[in-house]
Amino acid sequence: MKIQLPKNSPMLSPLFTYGVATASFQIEGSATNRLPNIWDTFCQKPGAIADKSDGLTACDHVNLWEKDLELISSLHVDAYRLSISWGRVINQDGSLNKQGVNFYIKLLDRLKQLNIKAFVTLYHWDLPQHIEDNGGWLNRETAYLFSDYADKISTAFGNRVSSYATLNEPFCSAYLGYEVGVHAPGIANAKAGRTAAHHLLLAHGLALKVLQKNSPFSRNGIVLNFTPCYSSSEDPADLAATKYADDYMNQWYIKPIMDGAYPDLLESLPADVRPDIHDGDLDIISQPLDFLGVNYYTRLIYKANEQDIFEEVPNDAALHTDMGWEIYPRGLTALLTSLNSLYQLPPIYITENGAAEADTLVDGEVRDVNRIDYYQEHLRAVGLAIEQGVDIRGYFAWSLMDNFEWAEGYLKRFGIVYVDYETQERTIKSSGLAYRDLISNR
Ligand code: IFM
Repeated sequence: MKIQLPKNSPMLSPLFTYGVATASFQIEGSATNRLPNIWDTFCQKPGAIADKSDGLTACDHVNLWEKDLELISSLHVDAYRLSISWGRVINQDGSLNKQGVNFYIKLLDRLKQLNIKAFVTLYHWDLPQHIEDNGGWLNRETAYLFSDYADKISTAFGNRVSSYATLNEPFCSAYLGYEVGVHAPGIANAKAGRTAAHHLLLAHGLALKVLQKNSPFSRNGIVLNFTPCYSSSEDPADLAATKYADDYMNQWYIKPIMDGAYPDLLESLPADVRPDIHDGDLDIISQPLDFLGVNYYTRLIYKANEQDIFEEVPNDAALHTDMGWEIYPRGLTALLTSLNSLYQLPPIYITENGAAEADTLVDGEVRDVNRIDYYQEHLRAVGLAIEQGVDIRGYFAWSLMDNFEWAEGYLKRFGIVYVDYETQERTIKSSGLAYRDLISNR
């Protein structure tokens, strides 16, 4: 069972970076050694998490990190993308938490010894609860608190980090968390969603400035997720609805960063939904990036809907992952070439791509052939985009190991390594072995 790429594929260049990715809340556990965050609170809300679980233990990575780094090294990857838990490194009074900082410093030092580049994300959704209690991302002040955290942590880390991303997927934090309420903090309000998005982007801009000053030799940028929008028909109403959905879900996050402006639909939003944008905000948001991280999993199909403007159309005939997400590798090539034609892009890293499958451990093996196929087809799709002129420098599999999949709890497994949550034993799945072989045989 192999990942097979065309012989002359650009994906086989030894200069291309391959990595694996995780996020703090999803793997770390050891929750008593950090401040409570919005996901701790959300997990307590009845019905919020499919299996009623939480992140208190997760993959127990805070205790098992040394073994986990050996595991990463055994996969022969060039880079490891991890996120920092804000509430593990910053105390409630804003000072550094030395114990928390030391945990990450030891981890970063060990990565260096293992010759694995550290791609660090500063915010992967785990906002400290006391900041949420003060309005969270609805409060403009949170952007400045984030920038202060970025300042302190990047100073403490010195030159240990190859790449910093300010935020992971502000769409999810803002839209899922504040607009439809299926993620923490569980607020469902359109004005809140648009406001949170603006403050997250402001936080990104402020923090990027700080990172460029404190860490000029790392590649500093942001990670955005994209779910490309396809029209269900050529009917002008469906096409217009699809364009609206794309501007609302995707371009809303990248356009202010690349062009210093929101999509035109901002003007068409009712006044009581529009975010409060101060003079100068878009200049802060649109500073040059060293890289753009692109996360891609699937596409969505839309048709016009009189009441809600757009409506999703299921594609039952297609193959889907265990998340119910359509498997659509062609969408990745199309996304990358379309972004490249719309914007003056910096170098791109595919910072997440992967599939949840209903894996089973049988006789010490997980034969996840569908996931191998998913990786093969998406890596080919990235290769095609490179051949069409997009400057893509790396690819990270989501995820290193099975972990807490947010509102799905532990029911969905995205790892290339299987985790037995009872014993915390890790088993490299067939996809992990195939990924390792692809990387080592380049
Ligand atoms: O698990 C998440 C990750 O935290 C952010 N991007 C999407 C993944 C799969 O849902």
